[in-house]
Amino acid sequence: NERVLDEILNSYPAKVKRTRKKHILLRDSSLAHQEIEANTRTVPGIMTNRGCAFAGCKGVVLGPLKDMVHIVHGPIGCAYYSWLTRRNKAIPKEPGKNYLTYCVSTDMQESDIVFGGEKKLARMIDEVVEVLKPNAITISATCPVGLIGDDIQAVARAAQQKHGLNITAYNCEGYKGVSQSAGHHIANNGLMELVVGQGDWEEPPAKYTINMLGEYNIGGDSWEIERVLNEIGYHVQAVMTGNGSYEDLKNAHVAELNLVQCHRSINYIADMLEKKYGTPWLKVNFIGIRATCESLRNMALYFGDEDLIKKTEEVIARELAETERQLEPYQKICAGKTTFCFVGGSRGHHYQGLYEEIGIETTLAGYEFAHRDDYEGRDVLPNIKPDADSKNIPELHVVPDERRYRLKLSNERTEELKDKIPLSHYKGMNMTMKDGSLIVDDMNHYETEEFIRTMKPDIFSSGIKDKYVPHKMGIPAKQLHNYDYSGPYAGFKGAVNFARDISMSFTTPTWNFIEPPWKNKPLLEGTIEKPAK
Ligand code: CFM
Ligand code: HCA
Repeated sequence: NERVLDEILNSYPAKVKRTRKKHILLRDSSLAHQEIEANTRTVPGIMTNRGCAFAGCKGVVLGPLKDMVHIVHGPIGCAYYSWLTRRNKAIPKEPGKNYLTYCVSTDMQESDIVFGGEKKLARMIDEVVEVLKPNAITISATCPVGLIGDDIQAVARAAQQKHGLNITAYNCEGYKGVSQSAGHHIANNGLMELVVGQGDWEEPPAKYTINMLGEYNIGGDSWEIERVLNEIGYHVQAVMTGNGSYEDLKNAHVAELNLVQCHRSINYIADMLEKKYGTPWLKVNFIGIRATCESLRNMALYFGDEDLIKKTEEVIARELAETERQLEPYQKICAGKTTFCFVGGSRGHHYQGLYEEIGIETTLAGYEFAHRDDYEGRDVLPNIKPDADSKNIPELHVVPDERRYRLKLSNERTEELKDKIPLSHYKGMNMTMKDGSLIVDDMNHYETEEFIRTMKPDIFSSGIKDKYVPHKMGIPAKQLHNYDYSGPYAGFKGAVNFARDISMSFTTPTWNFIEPPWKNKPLLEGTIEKPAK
């Protein structure tokens, strides 16, 4: 792999080579620490899989909240492209209060760019309130809004007064950051400042009340996780934000514990909830059977209740008996194969465990837009230097809520638990990858093709933008963003679905009709011309 890497880097112009080199690691556990560059600008002209700040804010974090209408203030292209392409599923609690199938946009025109779009936005809010009657409204800005200077915060405040409804605005113009990651942060700030805690509950409604953060119900993942949690006896107050709602979110402050599935997109809220309400957060991972069992056991340890621990073990034993039997035939098909696991943020790491359980080794992995801590672990946070791009996103200074702050764990108990379970902590991807494997940040399309050609994985997992290139190269590709319209893949039943889908992609007869180009064609062709006389 070292040779492969050198070859790829050497094909770049010197300046690009210098930049890209810092974003790629060959895993070597004999080194005390391996640093990677991440969350910096993509080299202009390079084909990246990244999205923009608007995608991260409206598309990822706000979009799944079902009883709110999410207005896109901007030209229609951004709204249309982000219209439910992410497959976050939802079922309304109140009849008719699911607006996810709507695409609501101010559809800015040239005249709005010239004369300003604030009035149009205000009219649109009136119309939304009158026609759709949502429980709350969000407004997300796309690039031109920031460029022309529409004050969407003022419009939101005035509309909130007028309608007596929670209406919040997000300055998540696409250019606000180097990727969708900036949009996560902007959405986290807005939800924390103006949505979470707006409810009037003072006490949790049930024993073991928890929130699940960074779980977006793609393909129904959070339904499978909640099934198991409910069986054990947990009460899930709010999911942020899959199948989530304004109604649940506004009372999320009552939880006894916050679970964090995708830390990349939501660690800001997790931290702020701890500071404001004294609620600790626990890093969990419900992708893969081993990770699911470990997460459930860690949760039980947090509460430390004997009955809960016993019930957890009972549910795990029952689920394992069922799934292990179902996984067996798929493990036979997958055994000994290799994969690349390149996804946006946390999934590039989370899915490696599930792949391993069905017998597939990850030889290359990476994230589109993660930060150094997602690779190197949370301990590296104090060493990350802010740059002009990251300084663009305001840090909220949260203080303990005078009335509602309640320390859920004594300092003594926190220290004791921290040795046993990942409280306010996560390890990065680097630690768990095998020596000799490659870790690639913001992998581009050129590198994708070259790594596939030289390392020949049996399956490639990534997103829609690069899915078809591997297909044409004769290998299966699995989308780990939208699950190729399948799922759920989380929890116990999800692991079986995943094993089935991956096995199908190996056994489909399609591959009998296509040969990878390197099998029967020279990779380089040319003619030797006679020297000129
Ligand atoms: Fe978190 Fe996500 Fe991901 Fe993400 Fe995304 Fe996503 Fe993703 Mo696509 S929140 S970081 S911004 S787990 S949309 S549900 S699949 S890139 S790896
Ligand atoms: C986004 C959403 C996305 C895109 C997936 C893909 C998703 O980044 O705006 O590129 O295939 O999960 O839907 O990450």
